Amino acid sequence: MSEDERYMALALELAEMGRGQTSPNPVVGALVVNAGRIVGQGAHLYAGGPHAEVYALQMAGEAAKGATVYVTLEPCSHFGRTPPCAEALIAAGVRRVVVGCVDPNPEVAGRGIARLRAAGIDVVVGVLEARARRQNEAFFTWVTKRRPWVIWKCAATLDGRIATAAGDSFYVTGPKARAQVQALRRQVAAVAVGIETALADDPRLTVRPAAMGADAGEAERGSGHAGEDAVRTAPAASVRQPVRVVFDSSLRLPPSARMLQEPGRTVVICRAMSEAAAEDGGATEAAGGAGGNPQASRAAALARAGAEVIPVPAGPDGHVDLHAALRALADIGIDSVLVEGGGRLAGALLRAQLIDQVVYYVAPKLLGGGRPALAGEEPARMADAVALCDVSVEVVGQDVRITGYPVYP
Ligand code: AOF
Ligand code: ZN
Repeated sequence: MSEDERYMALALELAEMGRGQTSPNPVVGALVVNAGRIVGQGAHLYAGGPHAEVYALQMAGEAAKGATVYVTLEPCSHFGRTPPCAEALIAAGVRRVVVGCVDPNPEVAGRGIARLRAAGIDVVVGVLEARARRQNEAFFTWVTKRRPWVIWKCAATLDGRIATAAGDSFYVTGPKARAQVQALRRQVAAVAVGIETALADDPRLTVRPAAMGADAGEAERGSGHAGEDAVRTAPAASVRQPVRVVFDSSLRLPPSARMLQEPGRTVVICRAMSEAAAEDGGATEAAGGAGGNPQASRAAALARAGAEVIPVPAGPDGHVDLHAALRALADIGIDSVLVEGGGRLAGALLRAQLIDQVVYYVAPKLLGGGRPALAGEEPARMADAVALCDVSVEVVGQDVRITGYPVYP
């Protein structure tokens, strides 16, 4: 490892301090090094808060003069909620800036680097670039594709079943795997399920404070599956909760659903009413009620229960169009979503090539039937299977976790 890589690795670690708190902003770390000594460090901690460079420069003070600054993401060049970092670096008199990766935000996109170079600062771009980009894959996807990064999490038996035919899934995996899923929920902007899972399990989809410690263990009856969510103590309202999302084409979620009693937001994505039905509902509403339109009255009841109902166009299969649904989530600032089932939603996302990352727990048990991890249309040939790349395998208690990134044809 070169000197630059060594310092950049530290900056990447610093950036991780903001993991799960900066959305829809990236995580960013910065380090100021003068004459071989680290004289300042900083991380971006929350959207709207100071950028990483600001903290690092503040700590370095006069020692920033002539220093090298390591920053995991290109310093910004725009006046957003905070002033441009490129200007702050120039004003501090730094001599050299080492950048992990370019900021894809169209407001920046190379301008920060150009501004530094124009001021005579020596800029090196792309040190540990692959790691820097992977660290912000959610932010990159949100900015460049205008949809959230989609992680499909699954907990299945050796024969690939997530529940019995009757819908029972308590529990597929052991406590360690379930605690890991709690930790994963803390890192994402949203947690999503399909309506079948919402109806079958009535999950809360929350982060429970017991899982905040490293050893959640048996005490935290955490979830390895959305369905394992039903028996719980209430979460402290002080814990940051991911937005809960239900894909619910025809608004079957009851206003009494448990997730609607929990702190935080619940978004229900439904199929937009046909023009005629919408006009109909509008007219009835104007006349003093929504009784003439069942979908409109269900939407109103859910809204009264605290849900945010977002209608999107229908896809070719008659359910909500998944691209439109994800766009709607991106529009409300959701940059990452953890899909926790069920098989039908996950299958549809896979066919739409919208699963970006897979976190799959295999429990060493055999069910011999039940609900498949992925449902829907089946490919005819093994050659049509979607392979994963960058695969990692980890033993988690009695279970095995396999993670990777689908490679679509
Ligand atoms: C940096 N350093 O630490 C971060 C950057 O709303 P604002 O003002 O915070 O701007 C957010 C944008 O700034 C974000 O979309 C990304 O392009 C960049 N984030 N840039 O130089 C930082 N967090
Ligand atoms: Zn900045």
